[in-house]
Amino acid sequence: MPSAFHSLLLPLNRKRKSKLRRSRNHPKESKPNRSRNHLAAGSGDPSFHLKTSSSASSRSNACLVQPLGNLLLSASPRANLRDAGFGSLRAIPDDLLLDVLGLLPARDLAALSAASKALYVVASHDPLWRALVLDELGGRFDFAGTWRDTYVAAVSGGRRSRRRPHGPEIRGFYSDYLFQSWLCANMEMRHEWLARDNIQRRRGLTVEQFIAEFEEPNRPVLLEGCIESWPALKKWTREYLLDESAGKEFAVGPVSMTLDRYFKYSDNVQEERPLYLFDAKFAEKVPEMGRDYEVPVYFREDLFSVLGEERPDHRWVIIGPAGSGSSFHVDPNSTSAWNAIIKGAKKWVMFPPEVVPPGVHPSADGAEVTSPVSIMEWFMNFYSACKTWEKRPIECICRAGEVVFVPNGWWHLVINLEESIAITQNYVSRRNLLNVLDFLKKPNASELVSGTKDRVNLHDKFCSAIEAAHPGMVNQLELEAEQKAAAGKKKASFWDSALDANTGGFKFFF
Ligand SMILES: O=C(O)CCC(=O)C(=O)O
Repeated sequence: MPSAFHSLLLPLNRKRKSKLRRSRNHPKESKPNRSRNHLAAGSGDPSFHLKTSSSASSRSNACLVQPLGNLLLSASPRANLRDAGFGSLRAIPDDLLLDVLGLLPARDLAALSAASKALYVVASHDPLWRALVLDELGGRFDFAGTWRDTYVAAVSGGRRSRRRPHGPEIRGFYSDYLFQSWLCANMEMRHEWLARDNIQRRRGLTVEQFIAEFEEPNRPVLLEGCIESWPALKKWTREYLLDESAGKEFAVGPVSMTLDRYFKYSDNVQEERPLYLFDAKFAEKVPEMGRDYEVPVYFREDLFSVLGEERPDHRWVIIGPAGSGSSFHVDPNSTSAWNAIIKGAKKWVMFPPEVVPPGVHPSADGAEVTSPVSIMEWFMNFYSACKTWEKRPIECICRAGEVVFVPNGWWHLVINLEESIAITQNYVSRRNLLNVLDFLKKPNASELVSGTKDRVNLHDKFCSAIEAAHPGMVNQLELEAEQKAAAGKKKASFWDSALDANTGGFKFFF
């Protein structure tokens, strides 16, 4: 375990590409706690704290590597175990090597790890085993503390070797890539990432006030006291959810799992991007869960409902351990959303539509986004950049009983600070109907539209169904929009706000 690394850890920018479509405490702010693992950091920067956990995972996920900069401090600064042990593979950067190892079946990966200590380090990289488990077992696994142990237990029919194999003792393996991955899985959120809370918090708003102050101007708000009557707030204990959902599977990342298996995983995992339970059909599978909440009064106009069975997915139950969450994205189909917490706490960071968050790069056609590999990595590498931005993000910590309104087009990132359970719904009201229709008729709608099978025809189907259910509504809204535009009250478009008024040149916020 390195005792000093931060000043020697180059900020790596590991990226991943995903579809832009929904891929979809009081914070237990740790006062500096001497008994914690405490890794000294660099200039002006207090320190990183490692999570303390008694889980099997944290015991067996000990860090085998050190950041490359630490090599300079070692007694023999040229001896990186990585180089000697990789042989001719040493010229390959770690990310590429891991990509290649990701193509191997488990047996080859295991064989490779016996070839040298250095290969043991890379072949033990747990995300490689996670991919194997999910590919081969889907959601039918019993998490055993690490993904490698999970795989081994599954293929050996659940029999555990009585001699628990210990890996070799590893000293002197330096790799920024592997270290950063480990660090992002094991460090706590820093106090300064949690401290800023600048969202408007409102209690007792009337619907008219909500529309005038937040929905119409497309601004976020945290609503207090509007879900107090939800049975879910009292009823949704683990026991209740496990009983009600017995035998039913929920969507968890790329697989489906029963809730008891998911909790066994989420209780014992410490990884960079924990699997997140995000299920759009929960109320159909477990009708009692659907009856345990109701749509808050502000969001009752739900124009997509005119599509009946053909409406895009619109509601989800979300469950995840501390550290799980949603990396930066914009909500699907240009809808707005609300997100209500039943248990736990979530940190939110939101940017308005015209400000792409630092470190996030949407493709020109808007179908894909490249962003840091994990939420923790975004905080480590990009959060501080926001401080100097002209348009700083809206931030908050939302706790049980509270609801965040996410206006359409806003970029948002969410990380669970403790185990959390939430309900979210996306909706279209008349304030947003024209935006949604514009979105659905984009030329690459087949790439952009999500949550439904017939992406290309959704626009026409929606237009017809709206006209049938609300004759004249679209025309009326278009007329009002024209009048507003003519009166100069039109909301600034992306290009209006991106163009510098004085020079006509582009304005960059980062
Ligand atoms: O992880 C969460 O609770 C946020 C979910 C979210 O951002 C979304 O549903 O768009």
